Amino acid sequence: MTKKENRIFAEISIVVPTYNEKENIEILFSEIKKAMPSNIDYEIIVVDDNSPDKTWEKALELMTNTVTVIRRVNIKGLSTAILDGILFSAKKYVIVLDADLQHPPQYIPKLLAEAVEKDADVVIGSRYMKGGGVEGWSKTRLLISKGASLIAKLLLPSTRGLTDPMSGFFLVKKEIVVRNKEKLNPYGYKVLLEILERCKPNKVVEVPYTFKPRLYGKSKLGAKVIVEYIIHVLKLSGWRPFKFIAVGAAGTVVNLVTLLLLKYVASPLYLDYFFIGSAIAIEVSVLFNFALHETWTFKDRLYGTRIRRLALFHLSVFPSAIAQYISAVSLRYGLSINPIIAQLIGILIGFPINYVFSELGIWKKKA
Ligand SMILES: Nc1nc2c(ncn2[C@@H]2O[C@H](COP(=O)(O)OP(=O)(O)O)[C@@H](O)[C@H]2O)c(=O)[nH]1
Ligand SMILES: [Mg+2]
Repeated sequence: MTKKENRIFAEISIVVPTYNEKENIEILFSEIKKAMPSNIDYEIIVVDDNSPDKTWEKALELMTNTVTVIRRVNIKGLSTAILDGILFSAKKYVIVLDADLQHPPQYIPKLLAEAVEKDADVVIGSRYMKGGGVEGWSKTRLLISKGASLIAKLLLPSTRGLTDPMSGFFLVKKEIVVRNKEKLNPYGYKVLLEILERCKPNKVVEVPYTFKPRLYGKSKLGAKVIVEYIIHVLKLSGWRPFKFIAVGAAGTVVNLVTLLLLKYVASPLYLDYFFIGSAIAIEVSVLFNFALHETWTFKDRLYGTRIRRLALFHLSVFPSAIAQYISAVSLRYGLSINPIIAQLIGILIGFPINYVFSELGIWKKKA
């Protein structure tokens, strides 16, 4: 049987953002030509930001009727280059490719076949799924990449369940980008994250590939990329972790004020029966936090019934509440610490657990 990529008839635009890639571009074009079977109709769109090494000039020399060169003089930036390339493209599917041959062109037909066969909106070239890999990376580089991926998965529901949501090698149905172009904010380097979160693709599939070392030249991505990456993910999440912290802080005040109220209106609950007073203060703040998360922090992720979420929220804050309760009561009785401080320590211990449970458990993405 022939490979499925030799059986499909499809069309694709290959968008190549370039900045100082003069030495790579000719080899890239010939590798693309070699990789594309005759049953696939393709075009190449080079988007160059007026590279000092004149990559655009080299690309113009190599221009044929399947190649377009866009030379941007007043705009710079990888993400805007990719988005401009996608919007300019003429085919149904678009694939984004590094010019340095880190994304081997021979995978293009595979990704396209997967898109056509599964009617996927996005196909990701994945380094981290079975069959994929990375060549020439240090352990540190790998660790940073995996750490960054973990941050995305915690904050952005659309990336959960994917092995490589930060891939620079991906295919997208042009139409979903066009439809959502007003929502796309070309910040940072990870255009795929932007597309996954803002274009809400219906079907996303992954295809394994091996990421190669850069052929010539050097990477443009330096240390500030990590900071920009975190800002990008926070932006995409609607700054949700900060909202969560704000709610937590307000809930802490509610918790402590409740204790203080008990001190004045029902003093035995603050002194002799502190274990009851502490539990009441925790429950009041849990209900308060839940109300705020429902109406603010996670208001766009209200799946299932409210009763169910409330029950799950209690379950999810259970470790947090227990940590608060145990530390509050034991500190109060064992170490005779001021009850307010005891309760506060309990809150700080429980907080991170509460956050991760809420993100991944209660207000998770639609199943
Ligand atoms: N047009 C354009 N292309 C860029 C820019 N920054 C990087 N690129 C290109 O985007 C691709 C990925 O960049 P690269 O430096 O290889 O990043 P790395 O693969 O993460 O090391 C390469 O083809 C670069 O030439 C930019 O500001 N504008
Ligand atoms: Mg590269």
